[in-house]
Amino acid sequence: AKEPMRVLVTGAAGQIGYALVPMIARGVMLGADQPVILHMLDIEFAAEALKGVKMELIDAAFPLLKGVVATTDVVEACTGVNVAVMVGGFPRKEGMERKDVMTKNVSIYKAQASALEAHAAPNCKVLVVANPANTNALILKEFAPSIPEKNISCLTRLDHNRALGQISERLGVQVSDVKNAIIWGNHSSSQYPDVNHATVKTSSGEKPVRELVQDDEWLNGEFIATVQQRGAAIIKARKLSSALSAASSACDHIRDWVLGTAEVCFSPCVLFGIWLIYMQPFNTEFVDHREHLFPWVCTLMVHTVCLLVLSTPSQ
Ligand code: NAX
Repeated sequence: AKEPMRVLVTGAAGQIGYALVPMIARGVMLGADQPVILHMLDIEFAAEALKGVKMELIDAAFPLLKGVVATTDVVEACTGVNVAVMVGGFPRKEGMERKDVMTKNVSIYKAQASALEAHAAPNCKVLVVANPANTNALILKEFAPSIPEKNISCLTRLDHNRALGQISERLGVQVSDVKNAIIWGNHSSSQYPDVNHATVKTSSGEKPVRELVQDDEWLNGEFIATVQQRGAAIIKARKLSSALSAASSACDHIRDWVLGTAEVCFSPCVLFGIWLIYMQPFNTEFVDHREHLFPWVCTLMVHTVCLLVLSTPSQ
């Protein structure tokens, strides 16, 4: 039997956390044969709620779940973790831009980075979900210099999945048959969802999305705007930001990173908002091969940071 992997979820008492921890405990993130120990961190204010989540995890009797650490202590939360999913932070509410929450997250990410640096397992892989995700990942990298840059990423897989979802709805095809969308840019409304290389599996082979949709005006206009604005649309409808889709996308991101993917393109957001495109199909050597690709691709796109800085109004 495999040794359990320790997975940290910060902000675990929040709405994404509540959707995410059962997915991890069911093997959605690391595989159906991978036992896990969940480390859940939240702040004092949410300590009771966090206890409740732990009780529910126990009650759900997940066979893969070998232990639960529920704590408000950052060091205890980070000790020995192999995967860290950073969800905790100040969420964007209706009418707020991501930059509005930026300042609130700086001190949080400094402290958590230092704890990960000192106490996480070697080769810990970090996924930052909390917005502004790129900036939080950058802060984390700055304060955890011994964690390799290639191990720090942030979540844009949700945007990627949203693009696949829109194409599947439009064409009336299974979402699993739509492949190789790319999201360029930042996880924000300025992103560019690109389906120029995307294909759909049909009974007569793979067909380009553009050929099947036959409506460039829609693909170049409404489709892009819908994906860009989807987060805001969810907030408008639910009065809360995306949670189950964010949790599921976080699982997809880590699963493809750790276990590999059959897709030619997938969209982990590497530091500074780079979109990494893997141009080869998955094979067993691919994971190792990818390790060599990362530093190369991580040649940093400082301009994205500059844009972020420039778009932040000075106080
Ligand atoms: P919630 O407010 O429901 O949960 C956040 C949790 O974080 C709360 O339980 C809170 O107590 C906890 N928290 C706050 N400060 C903390 C700290 N210092 N240490 C540990 N925990 C702390 O927000 P939720 O809807 O779960 O969203 C979480 C984050 O995900 C937000 O920043 C949100 O903007 C971001 N999102 C990112 C997405 C992406 O694609 N990258 C999409 C979904 C989501 O909007």
